[in-house]
Amino acid sequence: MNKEKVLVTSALPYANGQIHLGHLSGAYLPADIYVRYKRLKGDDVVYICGSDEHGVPITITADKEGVSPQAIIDRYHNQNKAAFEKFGMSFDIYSRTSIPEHHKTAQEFFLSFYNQGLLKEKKTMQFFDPEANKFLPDRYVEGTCPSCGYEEARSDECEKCGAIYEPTELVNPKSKISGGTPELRETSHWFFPLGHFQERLENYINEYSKKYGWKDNVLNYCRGWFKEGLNDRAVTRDLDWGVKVPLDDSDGKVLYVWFEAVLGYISATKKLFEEKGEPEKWREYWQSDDAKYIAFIGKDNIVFHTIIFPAMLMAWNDGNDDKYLLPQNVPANEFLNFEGKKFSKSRGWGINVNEFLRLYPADLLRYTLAANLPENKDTDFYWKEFQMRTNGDLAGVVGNFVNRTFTFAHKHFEGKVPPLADLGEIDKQMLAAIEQTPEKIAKLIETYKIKDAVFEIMTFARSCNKYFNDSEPWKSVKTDKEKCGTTINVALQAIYTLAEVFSPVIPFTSEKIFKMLNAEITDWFESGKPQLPENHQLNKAEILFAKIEDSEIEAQINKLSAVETEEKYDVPLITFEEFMKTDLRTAEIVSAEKIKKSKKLLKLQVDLGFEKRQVVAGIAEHYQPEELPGKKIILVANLKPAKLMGVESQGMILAVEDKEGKLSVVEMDKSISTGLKVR
Ligand code: B3M
Ligand code: ZN
Repeated sequence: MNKEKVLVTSALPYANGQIHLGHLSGAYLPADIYVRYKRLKGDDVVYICGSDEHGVPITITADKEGVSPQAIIDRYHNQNKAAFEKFGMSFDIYSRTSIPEHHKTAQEFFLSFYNQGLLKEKKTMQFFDPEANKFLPDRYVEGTCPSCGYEEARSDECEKCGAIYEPTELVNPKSKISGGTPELRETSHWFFPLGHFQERLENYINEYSKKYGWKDNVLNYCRGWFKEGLNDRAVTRDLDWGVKVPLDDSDGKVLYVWFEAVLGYISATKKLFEEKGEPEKWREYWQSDDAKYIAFIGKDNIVFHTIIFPAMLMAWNDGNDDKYLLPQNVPANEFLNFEGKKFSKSRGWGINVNEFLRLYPADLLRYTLAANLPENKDTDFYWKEFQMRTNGDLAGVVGNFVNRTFTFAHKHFEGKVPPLADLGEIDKQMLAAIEQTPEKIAKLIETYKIKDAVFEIMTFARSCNKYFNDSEPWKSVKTDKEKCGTTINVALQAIYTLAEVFSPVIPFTSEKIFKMLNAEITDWFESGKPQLPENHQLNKAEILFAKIEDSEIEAQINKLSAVETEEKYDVPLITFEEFMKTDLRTAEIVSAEKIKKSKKLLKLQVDLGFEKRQVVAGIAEHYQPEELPGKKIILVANLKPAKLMGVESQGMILAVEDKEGKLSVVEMDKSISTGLKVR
């Protein structure tokens, strides 16, 4: 089998918030499964990721929280790094774009283009906030997408349809700082001539997509842009956070975040090998013809990875002796939604990775997400499905099969692999399935059909379980111990293969199984051959998966219904305990009089039975004082006393307001006693 040199990258998430399950399904888990598989088959893989730490996404978050951009990136870089680790992402490096190596790399690219005469300086109109005395690049302005009409589009790109455009094209722009309509002011920026590269880009994509099987969703996006025609793109911004434009007269300008973020893949690889003491070795992955580069992303980043980044690499290659590879494939995923809706941090919809992994082990999440990847269309995470896949597939099939086999081996064969005796038809079939499985799974992963691969792995696990059932070792152990031994031998070989082919998906569990088998994981394609010799001593079995109780899932779903109720009625929900803090009491109005100089207020004396209170109520426009005495009403009895128009008020009476604004006091039946608690 040919060993490949493979460079794999996953999109660099902005360090402005915690990553959630949607991120994992898009650019991370599929890449990690691919990488883990490639390593097992002996390929030479470098897997790169890191935080994207510049641009408006960072400064807006910093503004919102009133802290520095540095504080934001430090916080989220560390949190996301930890979350990825806990989730089992096997990056060779999780870098960040704030490191000096990155600034240097990005500036070198800019200067190379500048020195080649590629960049044009143009005066442009940019949004400006006169109050804040600041230009408003990118996400500082929102408006209607000129392409699809989406109303919350950013001024540089539309999240909905993926269009990219110049800020002046945005319809109905609004400043994110002031909410007002921003002014347009003249400023000058450097532009990259994307149009010059259109023909070469089209050839590149036609050739590579045919040769390497690009996904339809990716190709369709690209074709859309080519049809529109590629235009000059501004690659600088008026911002004080980012990579400085490396020219003398470029005060206060930085590189556009997308111009430098994609170069973060390169700077991270440099950093990786610098740390290993081989500072030139990064070139073997980026710049040698026997390597290939695969970029995993979510669909919102397609244009940047299939058009802009390749154009930048072409431009570099035109002007320099060291030449970069273009991405061989960009397997972009669609989105994962959460229980039928988009993830939204502000609306409290969804769950972030750190929070999830405090509740459940990573492998459960990895399996559920992998089984349902949005490879060709958007998919959803449902708590019920998570429970079903955990209890049914993982615990019910995999855990059950492994557990039964180990129990037999320990109980009847001293915890050793029993010898193979005569093979029956059923054993031969099982051994054949074991042999074919690694190959079958490999084909799917090589072509980025990760979800299908996971389906096949689980199908194999089911066939293992069925083999155990159909072989009925609980009978043969009494009548034909050799036959029973054969079944357990074959089942143990199957566990080995299963643990291996499942290891890219559920690496933590796979490691446990190998420990139980007292064996080492082997080369992927070797794992279809029986690996456990006769008499091999096994270790004790461990529980692999704990079942998830209905009550745990109900608790999660209840949280979501609370979010939905709040949205429907537009009020925050309170707990029963919070409600019970309000002391509502029945009371009777004893007297009422006008308050001098006030049109709205009446002064009431009310009787609670156990005491009298004076209450000021805003009902003068709705009631004559003489109408009120004798009414049985409800009083908020534990409201902090306050003075209204100089008159002390020791409570509040309940009233309702109709559509016309007319107030009516909530009245009780006259037979009800005063001083009773209302609940
Ligand atoms: N940070 C967008 C995102 O986090 C952007 C990706 C950069 S990849 C070089 O979705
Ligand atoms: Zn749009």
